[in-house]
Order: sequence, then structure tokens, then C-alpha cells
Amino acid sequence: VAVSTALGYGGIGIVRLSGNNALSIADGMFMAKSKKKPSEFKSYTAHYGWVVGSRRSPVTGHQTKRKLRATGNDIIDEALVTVMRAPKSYTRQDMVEINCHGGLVVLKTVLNLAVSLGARLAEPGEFTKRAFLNGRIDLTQAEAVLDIIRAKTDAFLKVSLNQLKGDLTLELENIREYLMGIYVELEAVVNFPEDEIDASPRRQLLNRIRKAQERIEKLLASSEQGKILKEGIKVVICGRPNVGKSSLLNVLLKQPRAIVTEIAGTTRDTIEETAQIRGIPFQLIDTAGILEPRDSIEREAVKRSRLHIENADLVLFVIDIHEKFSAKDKEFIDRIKGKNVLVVLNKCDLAAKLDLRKITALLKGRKMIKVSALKRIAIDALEKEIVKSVWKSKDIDTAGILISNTRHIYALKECGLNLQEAEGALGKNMPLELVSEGVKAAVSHLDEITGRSVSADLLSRIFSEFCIGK
Ligand SMILES: Nc1nc2c(ncn2[C@@H]2O[C@H](COP(=O)(O)OP(=O)(O)OP(=O)(O)O)[C@@H](O)[C@H]2O)c(=O)[nH]1
Ligand SMILES: [Mg+2]
Repeated sequence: VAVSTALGYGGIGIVRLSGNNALSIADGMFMAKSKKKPSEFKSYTAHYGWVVGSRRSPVTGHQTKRKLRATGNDIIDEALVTVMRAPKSYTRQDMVEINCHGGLVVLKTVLNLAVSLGARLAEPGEFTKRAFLNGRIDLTQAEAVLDIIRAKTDAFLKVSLNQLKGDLTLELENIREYLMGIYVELEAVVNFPEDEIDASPRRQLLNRIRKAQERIEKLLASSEQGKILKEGIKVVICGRPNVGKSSLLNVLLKQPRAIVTEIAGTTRDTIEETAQIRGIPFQLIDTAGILEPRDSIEREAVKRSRLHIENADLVLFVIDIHEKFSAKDKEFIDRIKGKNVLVVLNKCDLAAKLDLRKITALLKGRKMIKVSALKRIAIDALEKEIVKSVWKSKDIDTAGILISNTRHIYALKECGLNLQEAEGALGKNMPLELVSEGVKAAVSHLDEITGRSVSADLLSRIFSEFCIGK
């Protein structure tokens, strides 16, 4: 049993039961208006009534059941109960969902009541884990559930839904079948050496292994985009005081988040906000422009902006086009060496005093764009450039499969390496046992991803990331 909705105040809150005794436990705590017991409900029907039982703090075991009967029926909440019988349920076990009111006390009382009737509190992700263990979904689909819950953008939601639907499973299982075909042939030759194959079938085998490898590589190639969609991109806005960093942050966020004044040194603490730009999640960080700290607060501010620049995926280096180039600008240019930088020439609504040649010489090869944060000039173009500098391909392809999970990336890389070894062994005319071993190892890495073979340890690690009640 677990509360499956977020803990807080809400219109409704759902307590979910799953397992052999789910129906009998529900019988002990729900009184339907129809007088029917939950164990008599038809699968996939919803019933109106009341959760009834002892309001007192829970005591576990049979003694409580007796106590409950003795105390009579306290109405705990008005509720709607849905029964989903095995095997057609999320977990493939009997399930009961109690839709109560979404209050903290109500939900806790209903939860405790189920526990007092013999239910056990579910571990994080345990419902989904049961769905996996009972063979309803594979591991990538279970992981997709988590991704859907945590999706920060529409684009990533789409990708995760495809994964839940089984698109990734299908592709992995296809590759697996293909490799198993090769493996079985190889084993036949290895076990009946009198049929040792000659050069031409060897070349054919090589081609087939290469084909599988190409498919693995294609999946891996999508991981860069997948990870971006999943985790977002860290963009740090830096530059000397008063160039308009905070103004730029506000414009990109479309809300006045940071304080903007004409006083140099307005921003001291770093300001972090998330925003979606063209479907991609960004973490935007506005930093202090201070270079020479005058006190301990400013020293900390400088330290923080340095740290953020170091960890940035993209640095927006802001320069005031209305000011002459200064030693301070130069100091920032030194700080952002080696980073992925987009140069923002701000205040283009004012007369330009900046010597652009100097900037171009110092920031060779870096993309530059003239904007006005104040007058909102060329902000659209800036957004385009931001996306372009982190997103290599033109459009987000959400129709297909995108790999975003580190565990999948790792296993796919291992799988690719095994295939490479098999190829090498084939090319060098080494014994076919070696080739066969390589193919088998490659298959085992695919099985790791889908969960065909997976250790209990890894399973508990994967599901421990889930929330309780899912
Ligand atoms: N004309 C003009 N003024 C701007 C533009 N962008 C910002 N400003 C002004 O420049 C001043 C400084 O802007 P901020 O956004 O606070 O600058 P900052 O870089 O965050 O400054 P610090 O936090 O002090 O480092 C404010 O008075 C803004 O209104 C612009 O595009 N054009
Ligand atoms: Mg500022």
C-alpha cells in the first residue's frame, strides 16, 4: 500500500493497494453505498462509498482487526474505489485504488488503516517493479515511467512515451534476435569443426556483425540529444558590471526575475532559473560582474561566478556595445577560455562605441550577436543561436528513439566494444570461438538494458530512484 498522489493538499488523493490480499484488505475498510464488498466489484468499475475503520493510531496484526470490529465503523472519508483484477492491472496483481480527498491527515489515516489490516508499506517504485517482475513491461519501459514523471519539456515527454510504448524495447530485441542468429550459426561451426567455414562466409559474417554494430552506433549517436532533453543545459551569463546580464536573464525568462538597476554591481548572489527555449530545457544562471571584491560578500560572489563558468555547457558573454572595450572585458575573456561561448553584444539600441575588431581578434571563431535586452531587439535570433550552439542537428526528432539513460549508454557502448572485438577476431582469421564469445557478450549487454538478465542489486538501484506510490 502507498499513497500514489503527491503529498500535499489536493482535490483528490489516491491510496493504492496491490497484491494477493488487496481485495480482502479493501473489504475491511470500505463500505460501498451499494452495500457490495470490493471483492465483489467487477474489474475496472468505480464505486462510491465511505472508508470506515478506526481513527486511532495504527496497531498492526490481527488484534487490530478485532479491535476495529469492536469499535464499530468510524467514517474516515468519502471515497471512490476502483478495483482492477489480476492480470489486467498495472502490477498484474489484484489492485485497488481508493480515491479519497487529497489531504495529508485523510491520506495518512487511510494508509494506516490498510496497514493495520495487514498491508505492507510499498517501497519506492515497488508497483512498477512488480509490473516488471511479472513480465508486463521490460526495464526500459519501467525507466520510461520515471522519465515521464520527471520530464521537464514536451519534447522529452514524447520521447519517454515512445519508450514506454516499447519502441526502444522493440529495437533492442530486434538487434538481439539478429545477433542471436549469428551466434547460433557460429556455435554450430564451433561444435562441429569438420564443417569449418571458409573465407567467403567469413566475409558475410563480418558484414552482418557490422550491420548490428551500425544499429548500436545509431542508438548511441542519439544519446547526446537525449541527455540534453532529459537534463537540460546549463547556460551561464557573465560579463563585467552593468552590461545588462540581469536584463538579459529577465528577457529570456520572460519575467522580471533579477533586479536591474543602473548601479554597477547590482547582482551579487548568482540567480538560477529554468526556462524552456524552443522545447529544450535550460538552466539559466545570472552571475555577478564584480572583478575586484571589496568585502567577503563580494569575494563569495566572485567565487560563485567562477565556479558556474567552469561547469557551464554554454557561456553567454555579454559586452556593452555602447562602452569602449575595457581591461575588465579582457579579464572575463581570459576566464572563459576553452568554454563554449556565445558573445552577446548588448545595448544595440544605443550608439556603438565598441571596437568590434578588438573583440573579434580576442574571441576568434566565436559566434557574436547584437541585441538589446532593454528594447527586446533580436531576442528571437539570440534564442535561435543559443539552441544552435548546443543542439547540433537542425530539428528535435522526437518521433524516433532517443537514448537518454546513462545506464543504457554504458551498456550500449560495451555492446559495441564486444562487437568490435568479434569483428577483429573474424578479420584476423582467429578461431571462431573468439568471435562467438564476442557476439554472446554483446547480447548480454542488450539483455542488461531490457532486464532479460539483471542482478537484484541493479534492480533495487533502479527502482530506489522512483517515488513512493509509483
Ligand atoms: N539602453 C539599454 N540599456 C540597457 C540594455 N540592457 C540593460 N540596460 C540597462 O543597463 C543597466 C544595467 O543593467 P543590468 O541588467 O542590471 O546589468 P548587469 O550586467 O546585470 O549588472 P550587474 O548586476 O551590476 O553586474 C540598467 O540600467 C539597464 O536598464 C539595453 O539593451 N539597452
Ligand atoms: Mg545583474
